Amino acid sequence: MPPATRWDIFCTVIDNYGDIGIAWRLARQLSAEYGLSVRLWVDDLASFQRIRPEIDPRQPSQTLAGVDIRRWDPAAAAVPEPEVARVVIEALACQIPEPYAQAMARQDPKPVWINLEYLSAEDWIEGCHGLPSPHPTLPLVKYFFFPGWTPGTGGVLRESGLYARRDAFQASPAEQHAFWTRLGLPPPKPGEATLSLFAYENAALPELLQAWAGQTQPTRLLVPEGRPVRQMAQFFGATGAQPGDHWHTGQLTVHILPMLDQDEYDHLLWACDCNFVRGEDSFVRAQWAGRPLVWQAYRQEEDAHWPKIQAFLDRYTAQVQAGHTQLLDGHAPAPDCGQALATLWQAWNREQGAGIAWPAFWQCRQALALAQQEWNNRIRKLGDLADNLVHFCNEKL
Ligand code: TRH
Repeated sequence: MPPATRWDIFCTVIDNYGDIGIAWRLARQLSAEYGLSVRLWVDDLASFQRIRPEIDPRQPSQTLAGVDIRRWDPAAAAVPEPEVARVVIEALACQIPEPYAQAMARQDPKPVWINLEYLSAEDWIEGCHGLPSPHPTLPLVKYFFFPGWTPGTGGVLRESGLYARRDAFQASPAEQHAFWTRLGLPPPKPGEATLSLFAYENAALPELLQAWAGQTQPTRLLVPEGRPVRQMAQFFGATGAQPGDHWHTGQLTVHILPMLDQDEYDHLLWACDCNFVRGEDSFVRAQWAGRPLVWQAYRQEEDAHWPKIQAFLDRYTAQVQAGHTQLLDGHAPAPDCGQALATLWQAWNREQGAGIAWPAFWQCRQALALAQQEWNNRIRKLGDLADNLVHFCNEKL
């Protein structure tokens, strides 16, 4: 057998967990499903450890799920020349070390060099996906690879077997029971809504907590520890919060969870009736869960995130309306679920008005779940990102 083709993925953790979350997901899939020899260079192993507790931040190199993980000091020298990979990926627009680029330039044939960009539903993505960018001084070409939800983009990550595992979990009371036991919680009570919340700090959080406390249906809110937890504690008059803490008011019970490992977080998304998610990777995973979701975009300077929110909403609400019409076919005029969703998402991202917007959204939950599943069926047809990337690189090799 010929040796496996070597791929190097470089990842700089800017803040939060999305950069490493995505880079790791991709690295693992390339190794497991394509038999590639993947090295993942990460500049912040402590963040990596939060989503994969097996990672030891003190180790300069370690192997996990077949992936060779290297602690990357961007200031340090490059890898030895013979080890330059055939495919080199800069995850989420990070930059490879200059000496490494010089070593790439000395290879014959030249490695394939990919700039894996951020995910967006904006139209311009299609025009830029796959474009070459010649290096200003070295004889190298870098290609832009844009994830997206439309034909003409790179698609989104979806490892093989995801649907089967999700469906088996959602159909199995025993698997779900085991999951709740691992979290130290009883399964949801009949009639109780179960929500998860992974968000940035958000000024609209208290009004949403009030809305849940005041509605007729009991609600259990599960919050992995992180940025909004202090706000949550303040709402309940506590000085701080840690995993295991829980509070109760009106119809609302809140549980603070530890940060879960990435696969266990999937179980949480699959187990909940609705998921609040953020950034990029949890947003995609919540979509694959097939349940209603509320997205908080990563806030950017000069409100650069708003065109992304609007672009996604434009595509998505059309799907919601189509799903809704199908669900209520022949019945009384339906509330506008696309509008209900857009109003809540905009309020949540504007950090105002989410409490008022919640009831109309929640009334639409059946339609939203259906629309999500239809949306997923469409996105699956685009092929998944790893597969599209492998094909793209193989054509260039
Ligand atoms: O952490 P994020 O806010 O990451 C963001 C975005 O990726 C954004 O695009 C980027 O520019 C910015 O970081 C720097 O949200 P995201 O993308 O959802 O990533 C979170 C990761 O954490 C994801 O892989 C899921 C994982 N996770 C767990 O493994 N366990 C958990 O308990 C939770 C809540 C998340």
